[in-house]
Amino acid sequence: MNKLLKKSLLWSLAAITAMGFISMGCSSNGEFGSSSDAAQKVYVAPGEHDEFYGFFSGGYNGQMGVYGLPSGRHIFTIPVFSQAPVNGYGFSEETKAMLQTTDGFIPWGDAHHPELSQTDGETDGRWVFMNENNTPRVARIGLDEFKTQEIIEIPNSAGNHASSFVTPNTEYVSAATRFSIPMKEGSLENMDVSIDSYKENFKGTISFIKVSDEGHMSIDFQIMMPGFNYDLSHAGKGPSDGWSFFTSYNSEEANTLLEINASKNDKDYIAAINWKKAAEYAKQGKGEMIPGKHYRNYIDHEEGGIAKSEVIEEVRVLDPRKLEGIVYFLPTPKSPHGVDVDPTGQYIAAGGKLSTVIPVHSFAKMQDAIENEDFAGEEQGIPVLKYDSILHGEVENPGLGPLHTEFDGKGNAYTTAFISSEIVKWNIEKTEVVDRIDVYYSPGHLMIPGGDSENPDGKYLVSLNKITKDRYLPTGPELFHSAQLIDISGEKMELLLDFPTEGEPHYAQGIAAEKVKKNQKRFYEIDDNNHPHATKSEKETKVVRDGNEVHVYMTTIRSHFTPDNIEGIKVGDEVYFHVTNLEQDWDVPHGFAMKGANTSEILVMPGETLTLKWQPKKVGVFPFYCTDFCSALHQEMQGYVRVSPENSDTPISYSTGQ
Ligand code: K7E
Ligand code: CUA
Repeated sequence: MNKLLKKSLLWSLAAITAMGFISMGCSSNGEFGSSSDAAQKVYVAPGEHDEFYGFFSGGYNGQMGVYGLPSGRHIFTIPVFSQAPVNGYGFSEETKAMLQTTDGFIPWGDAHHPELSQTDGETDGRWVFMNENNTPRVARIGLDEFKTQEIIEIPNSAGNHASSFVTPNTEYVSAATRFSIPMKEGSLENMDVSIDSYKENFKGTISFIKVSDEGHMSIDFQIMMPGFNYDLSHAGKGPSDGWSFFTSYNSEEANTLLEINASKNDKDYIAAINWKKAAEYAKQGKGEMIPGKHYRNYIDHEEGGIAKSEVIEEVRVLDPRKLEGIVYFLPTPKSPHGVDVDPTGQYIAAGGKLSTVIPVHSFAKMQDAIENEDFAGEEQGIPVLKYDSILHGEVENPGLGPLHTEFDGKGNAYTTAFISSEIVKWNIEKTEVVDRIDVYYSPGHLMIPGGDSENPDGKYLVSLNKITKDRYLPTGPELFHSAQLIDISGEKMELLLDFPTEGEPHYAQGIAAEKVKKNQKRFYEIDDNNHPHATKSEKETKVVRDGNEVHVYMTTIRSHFTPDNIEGIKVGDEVYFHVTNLEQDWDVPHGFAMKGANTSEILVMPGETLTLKWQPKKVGVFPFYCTDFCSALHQEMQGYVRVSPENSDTPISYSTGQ
């Protein structure tokens, strides 16, 4: 059954790509299950903690999933690019601004690549970044509170896919456009031109977003690139620190039926970007400031934890044809997808999804070739290096459809093979396959905690499989994606666990729990609450009318609201419930839900203030209540608002316990 399924997958995909793939034997390692001690290896006893946190992008759900490893337990979901009723993110007045863009308020996103911040090439547990593909954006999530703290929009981009990859000291987060779009020099604004004029008019950009010590993001510069599709990226490290590598496909510059028209060239390119040099040029004021309106939204902790939006009008654009030495093209077979730099920083591996080998470039050879101007020619003014001059080696027989590679820090690389549904382990120095294991089915990315850093924890590997089929109980046409945990501590890989994931987690990142746990915020100090509408004690609660705006300053504590009886609200009013949770205890949020509110509930953390806006449309008495079961008397945690007709003269009044 499995073999059959794999075969049909293989043949349909081979037919689609019209490639003469050679069918190859599948290994039987790990077929259908695992050894008897697998259960022991993933068992985390009740009350004990997992050794690693895994951060999984939610793909088209726009959020980030937090999983424990090795248990595979889903521990938390962090709302990032999509509104989330679970805590009111994107609905509350405090968080709405996070989802503002130049296209207006966008309540959804497609998130692909989480990336942990690094210091000295190692994950440091401060932040995790994540890209949004559809409306180009990058988010920064603070691991002290597991909340999205900042989102920056990327101008002059259309499909922010090759993102959000960090440099070894988180100097920059990079972001490259997947879709090229028509752009004129001097103004990169999207233009009204015939799609047929692709070759003439379409261009791409690669952006470098500077990250300050506090985590604030700003676009330092963009590099204007030929109109290819930029796909994935990773920064150099060690000797290659200062460089970033971006795969591209569609060097054919096709604008229709890409599955055929962008699969013609034998080689596409990895763009090697000398970002240190580019940053120097930018600092010297080189390049041009060009219109590039974009939003930067951030939670302002100085002012009540309320999200603010800042609109930036211009961006610096560097032209690699005029500024020498910032971009080189490395020819790479064949529509490469992933590009990954090994922990020593010497080798650059590409996943050529239509290629029959994994090419591994040598950074040292690349440097020599640049020094000796050993070029094969140029492509739209950008020097192209010679494949043979920069090649460290080719991994033969790497499985069909190689996509992504991670590393164990012990000299081995692990590559997913999408079409043949396997993980292939190979020796980096020798470029030789040393082990392979079947996965179920069709892996995209894979993740080893720290596996793209200088210091991987080479104990576990997670395979992020695209196709689930028969792995779980059937749930209709839609199946959650499947992840699989593989033990890579020994010579042979061993399959330990299947666990389902939400949305489409393209990529994930993992980090030792110890690096994150110690920084946890447990609640917000009520004395430090600087929200302009905070209410720090029940005595200060009030209801204030200002024209047709009514502000309710409300508190919560187990198990009542103050006030819980409110009168004098009228149809047509805009009512703002500013709810402050007075609790000073870990894990005691209170929720607030208002009947008929066209938003969602809000979930207020201890010491925090959140605001729900409600516009009553009907006369009557409307209940509100706490949504989170907070005590034995949670069901008693409720109240009423009386809504009178628009022209009535019911005075404002409010009380609790009278
Ligand atoms: Cu799914 Cu990184 Cu968007 Cu490959 S990408 S699988
Ligand atoms: Cu407060 Cu339930």
